[in-house]
Amino acid sequence: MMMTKITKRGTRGGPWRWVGGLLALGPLLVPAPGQIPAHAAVGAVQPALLSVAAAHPDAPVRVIVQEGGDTTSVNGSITRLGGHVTTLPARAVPALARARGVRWVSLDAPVVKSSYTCCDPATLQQVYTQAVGAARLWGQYQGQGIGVAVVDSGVNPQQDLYTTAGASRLVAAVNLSTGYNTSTTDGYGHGNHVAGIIAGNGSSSRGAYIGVAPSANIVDVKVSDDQGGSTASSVVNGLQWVFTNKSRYNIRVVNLSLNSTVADSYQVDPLDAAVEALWNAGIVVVVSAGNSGSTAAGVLFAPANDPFVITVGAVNDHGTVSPSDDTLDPFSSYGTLPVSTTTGLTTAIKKPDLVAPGTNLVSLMANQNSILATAHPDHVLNHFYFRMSGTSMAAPVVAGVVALLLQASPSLTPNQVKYRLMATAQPLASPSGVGAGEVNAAAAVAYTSATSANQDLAMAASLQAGNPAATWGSSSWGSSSWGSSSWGSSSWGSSSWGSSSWGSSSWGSDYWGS
Ligand SMILES: [Ca+2]
Repeated sequence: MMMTKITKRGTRGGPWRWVGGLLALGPLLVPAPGQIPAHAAVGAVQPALLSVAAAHPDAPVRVIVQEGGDTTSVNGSITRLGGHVTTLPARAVPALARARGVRWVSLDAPVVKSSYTCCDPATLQQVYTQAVGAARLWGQYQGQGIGVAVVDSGVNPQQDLYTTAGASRLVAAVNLSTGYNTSTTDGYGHGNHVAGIIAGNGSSSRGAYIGVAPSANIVDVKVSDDQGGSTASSVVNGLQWVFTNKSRYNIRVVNLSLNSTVADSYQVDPLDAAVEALWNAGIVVVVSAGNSGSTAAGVLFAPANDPFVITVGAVNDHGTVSPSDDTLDPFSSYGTLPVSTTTGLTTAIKKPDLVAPGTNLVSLMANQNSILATAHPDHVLNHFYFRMSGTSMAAPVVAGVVALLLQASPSLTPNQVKYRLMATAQPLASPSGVGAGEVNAAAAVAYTSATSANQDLAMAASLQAGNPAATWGSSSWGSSSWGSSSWGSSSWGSSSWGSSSWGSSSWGSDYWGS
């Protein structure tokens, strides 16, 4: 139910916040002939109350009467605040307001609770959750029960990641980085921002800055140190942890807002092998396209170059809810990739698969001393929020959309999710580099197709051990070949992963333009 909110400045003291007064009186506001002119000279009376009196003069209304000066003409129990509450016919309100000693007459409306009730689209101060059709689903779906793994620089326990009843939605946290800080918290500032875009509920901003799936659960899989540096082996170990714990935390989605610093074919890159393994295990993998723009090699970096996963580019929503004016961010990577089909052919696909808003998104700040907040003080809003741009921000928008979709249709496979998102994406005016268009949660939820994406794709060559001609229907995709033996740390050691190529640049490339 949408709450009607009125903020009124009282005659003394600070602002008074009223909620639900008009809602509670809703039946009284049905159009009816007015018998008391709204413009009558009535003295000090709340306009909303005067409207009620004009429309429904015979209706009983409960009002607060504040008094001042000579109060001899006003009877009743006077409170120590100089007012009292009484019930009278609405028609009597104007006369009461004119009485000597009456300073102000107003509806005795319920006062807002101090606790925060998520989530009212009317309180939003940025449009991206509306631009992707998520906010309109919140009355029905907020991602409840869906676990989203954030493979990133850590996530801090933060008020916006609790339920409104006070339970943490940061349901698990693990540190697989090799940095000196062995905690699971975010000293860098990237992971918290990503987590907030997915599942922040806006409680620190009274609903101004809400994420896409504001009741989803977050699983913190920390794979970088507090300087933002990571290695391929840490990321793969993190993905293996997700694989192992997916049932325990109902992890249905993984967000990877990171890219390798070395271009390589998905056929051989170990990070691509890992994301394909998760995909095959029923987990939707959402990755950032990268911030290299339209250079030829823009989408040749793992895991954005994997044909199975959902690769997300960034658009600027220009502060309007309608995607009609949305444009591709100049930094957003796009291009074509050669891929192998199940029939042994080589064909080309476009990346990204779709786009989402990624410009100046306001989300959670780890703390004021985090690396990114310190480096970019002009992007800090207050103690709780700061803004960032990049495909790192666009990917979690889609991860949140997937959480909403999977809550609505829990049985969907990753390939069905990808098909639905692409089939229902909003085409943009300039189609270059945006894939199927801008993701739309409401359209995806309403869509009923069970068609699967990726039907003709062969899995990465690196996964086809001893069987280069393996196809989708083969036993090599069965769970037996994806057990712990093939995911053991011995076979994924850093020595075989080129860890030296995973410098801090893989995290620091976020776009900081205005
Ligand atoms: Ca727009």
